[in-house]
Amino acid sequence: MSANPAIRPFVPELSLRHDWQLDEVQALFDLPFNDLIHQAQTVHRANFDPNEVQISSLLSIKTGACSEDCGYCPQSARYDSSLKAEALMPVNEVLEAAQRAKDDGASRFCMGAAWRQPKDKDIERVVEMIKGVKALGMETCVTLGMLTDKQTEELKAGGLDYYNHNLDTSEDYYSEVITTRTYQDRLDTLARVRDAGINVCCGGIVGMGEGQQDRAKLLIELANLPKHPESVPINMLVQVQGTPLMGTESLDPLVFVRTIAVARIMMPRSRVRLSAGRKEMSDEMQALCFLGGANSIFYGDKLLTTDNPMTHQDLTLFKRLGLHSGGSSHAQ
Ligand code: SAM
Ligand code: DTB
Ligand code: SF4
Repeated sequence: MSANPAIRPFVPELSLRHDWQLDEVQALFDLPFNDLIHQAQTVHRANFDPNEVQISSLLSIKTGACSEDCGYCPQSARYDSSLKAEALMPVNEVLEAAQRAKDDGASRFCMGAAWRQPKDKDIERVVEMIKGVKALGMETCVTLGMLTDKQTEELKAGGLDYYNHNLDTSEDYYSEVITTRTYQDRLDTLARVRDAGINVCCGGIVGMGEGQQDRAKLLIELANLPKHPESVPINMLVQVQGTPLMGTESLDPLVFVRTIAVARIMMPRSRVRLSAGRKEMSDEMQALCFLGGANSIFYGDKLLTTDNPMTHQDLTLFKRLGLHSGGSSHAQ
């Protein structure tokens, strides 16, 4: 047996661990790149079709004027990002956008709102959106900020499939990026969502000036939750003019790939999503992310407020890599 804690035999049926320790996760990050990618690809192949990528489309259903101070976010009311604020969209317009996303090949429609927390009356309209999108035959995901028990139950009763709520970074680094809520606030909403029986979509952002240990600790938080999030979005910071994190030193792209690969190893059956930041990535870097175990993307020309690669570019990339779309979460 090797003394290196990163080199363990992979046993699929014993693989869903919730007891990750910092030293072994650091050791994974420190592996020679080829060894790390090989291990991640082995785990990936034991759990998924290696050439299949799940496709989600995003829509901002309520834009800007958010009371939170997330240092990365152009939607915070505190920063001048020249973004036009927009009220909660009418249901019919949302359903038209969902139909277009379905026609383009997306299987999941994710609706994002720039709220610290929704009001009870907002939930009523969001539930109408969820019902309408489900009637189109798509999976539904919403991200609305912090939820109460009652709101969570209403979303579940409306048929919601996934709730996105990111931890973003380590608890240690959190207050460097956000001061208007705590890490525990985030964990509380995640527990409500899990307890209500809604699938959890939870990940983070890298490239915010955090250290290696913060990336490792974020992944430990995610993997050591009572159940792994079904979707784990890994975002590369999109630097937006006017936000405090604009001008942050760029992260080594290979560190981003390593983060994807370590997430794949720690959460073998979760969809690891290569999320924001793809527009700034080369095709070769995205190919390395897929090789490292990413098997989900946001597809469509826009994320929430920033640009994503054009759909025809993604179709070309999928063709060059022999990737196909499909799939949902792995049953856990
Ligand atoms: N207001 C809700 C919340 O914060 O949970 C939902 C919308 S918020 C925009 C959803 C997620 O988008 C954030 O948690 C963050 O991880 C991600 N995000 C926002 N701005 C980003 C940026 N500039 N680059 C990368 N990810 C970003
Ligand atoms: C997630 O992890 N990334 C998405 C989605 N969940 C909601 C949002 C990315 C936002 C990027 C900045 C923007 O377009 O406003
Ligand atoms: Fe508001 Fe969400 Fe942006 Fe934070 S990330 S400012 S909570 S929209």
